[in-house]
Amino acid sequence: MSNPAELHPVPSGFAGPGTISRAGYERDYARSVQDPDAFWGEAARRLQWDRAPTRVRNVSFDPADFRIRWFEDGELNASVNCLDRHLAARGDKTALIWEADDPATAPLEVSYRELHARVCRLANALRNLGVGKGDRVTIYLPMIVEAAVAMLACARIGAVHCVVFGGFSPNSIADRVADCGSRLIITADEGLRGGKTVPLKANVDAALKLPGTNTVETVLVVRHTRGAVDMQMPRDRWYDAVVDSQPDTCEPERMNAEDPLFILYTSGSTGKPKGVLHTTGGYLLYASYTHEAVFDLRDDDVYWCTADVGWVTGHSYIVYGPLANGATSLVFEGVPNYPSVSRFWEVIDRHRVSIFYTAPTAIRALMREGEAPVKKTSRASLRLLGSVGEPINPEAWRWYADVVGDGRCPIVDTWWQTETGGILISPLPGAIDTKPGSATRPFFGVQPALVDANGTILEGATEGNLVITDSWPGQMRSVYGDHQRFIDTYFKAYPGMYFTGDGCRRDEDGYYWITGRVDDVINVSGHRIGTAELESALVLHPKVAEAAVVGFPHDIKGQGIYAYVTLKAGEDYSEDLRKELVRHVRSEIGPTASPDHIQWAPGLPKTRSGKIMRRILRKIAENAPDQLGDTSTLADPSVVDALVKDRFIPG
Ligand code: 6R9
Repeated sequence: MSNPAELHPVPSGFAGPGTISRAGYERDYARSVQDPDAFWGEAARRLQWDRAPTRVRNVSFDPADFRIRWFEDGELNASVNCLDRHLAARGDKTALIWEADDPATAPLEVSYRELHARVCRLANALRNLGVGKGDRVTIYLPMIVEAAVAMLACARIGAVHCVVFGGFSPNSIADRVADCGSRLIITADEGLRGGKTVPLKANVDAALKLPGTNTVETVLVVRHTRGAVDMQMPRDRWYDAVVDSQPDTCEPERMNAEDPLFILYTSGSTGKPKGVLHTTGGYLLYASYTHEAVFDLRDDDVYWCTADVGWVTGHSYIVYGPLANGATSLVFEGVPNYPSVSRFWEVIDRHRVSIFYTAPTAIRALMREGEAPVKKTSRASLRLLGSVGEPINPEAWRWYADVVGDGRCPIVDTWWQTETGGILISPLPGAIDTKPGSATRPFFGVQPALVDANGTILEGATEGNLVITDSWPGQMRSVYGDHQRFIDTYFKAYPGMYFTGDGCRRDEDGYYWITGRVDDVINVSGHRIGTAELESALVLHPKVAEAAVVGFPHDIKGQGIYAYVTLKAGEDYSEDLRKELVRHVRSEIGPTASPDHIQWAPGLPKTRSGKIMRRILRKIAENAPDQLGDTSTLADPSVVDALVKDRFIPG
């Protein structure tokens, strides 16, 4: 359990020359919220602008007069900031270290100079293929260097990248391609994870047979495993054949600060994933500033974030933040438990990683394996540990600090979202004493508040819904193709404020403790999945009449997926059908969406107006049938008794 009084002071001797101190944090935070124009105007100088902005912010969260614009007359190119800018002083510094799935495969070290050349070659190739400013490019790649190259090459020519996680199914690829109207897809023959191949090109082929995807003219295929794939000419082209012969310089496109940089889809409480749109100047500034300050970045750090580039963490904290800062960023193709559960720690020793950033679900899974697989490695290079993706339970936090970090390394528990572009609430490691399970205090310029159901701002130590009352540069600007949905989703519940969808507690010291989603989104191993998406996948199956999905506490994944399914009349419940439905959901959405439990439901608990009462279903899934609360509004209370009787009981 969390003990709010458990305070872990900043380890003595942690601070280096650039470390932000407590006094520095307090002073700069105050300034950042009192005079955001001055604060962010100054911060913007960390980027290289082709035309320096004269205007800092132009923001209104009022739905009637809505706008979010930062540095609106500034011009820059994100790839220039991540590459060209470093060539003079750091051209030979390693930009990316690639560690393969199989530890016997030699790692790759790519210098800033080499990365620049690779990005320019692909950028030239894309231009030759007719891709230009504003065009959308879908990237469906494994964790290889080409993933970062592809993102930066798009940025170089002003194309908008849309990375689709390599674990997503053909249906999910097709939905995203259709929504953003991509002209080109960059993929690989196959991915490799934990010794198993992932049929990436075959998935793209299947996706492009689905409706709405005929905007795609070209598929570039990276030769990675060299497994056999079908090439459909002239649509499909080998990446090396098209790219390798290109010149290794490329004139960057001059972009306005508010020109789109990328679209990244994320689940919300409706069935259709939202294309979160980020723009160039504010996003890059925010990713780079938070990366430097939160990770206390130093020039000789080897920094490793274990996320996939298919998620926002990979965008901001493997590619854009670290490279804008001239850091060395490690790209890992594999998984934590292959070939053994020591893999993470072996990679840390092999590359002398000093900053390590991972997710609570990985920490919990490795914690189950005991201390020995950790203790047989040195980890002496580590100096800072980070956590992201979901609330970290205090037991996992302490294990991370004591066993992985040998009690030497501060932990930064970083709270943020796809929508926020970068970290909003987190300790700065030299400035803020930590408490296990708390993301602690807001970053510069971030103004969190807790509101009750009516939108009244609550003061002091309390609990409520987490909102952010003013803009920060990394904030998303729109839902691609549906600006009204952006306003409706985030700014209508509490007018004038950005609603995060998270619940949160604030303690006597002003520390924030995120309690989890308060909407119909389940956080499985740090991945967001909307219950509506799962339900629509289930009811697509010809035997399913109705489905309701809720989250339940899961030891490793944080939350698991619990589905209640009602079959059509005449269909029979069977173990085979249960397995078939799991396979069906995996193929509709992807493996991360596999239901943990499917309970057959002769009926679902509904109000008289026909609304499913999820509150009750959640309690049954949590195995807490004595906490169902008020069931008097149910149309047919006997439905609940049947579900309680047949519920899944852990252990
Ligand atoms: C970066 C990322 C966002 C949701 C967010 C919240 C949960 C992320 C957290 C955390 C508690 C943390 N979340 N970090 N909850 N403590 N340190 O994960 O983005 O995939 O969009 O998920 O994840 O619920 O609302 P995204």
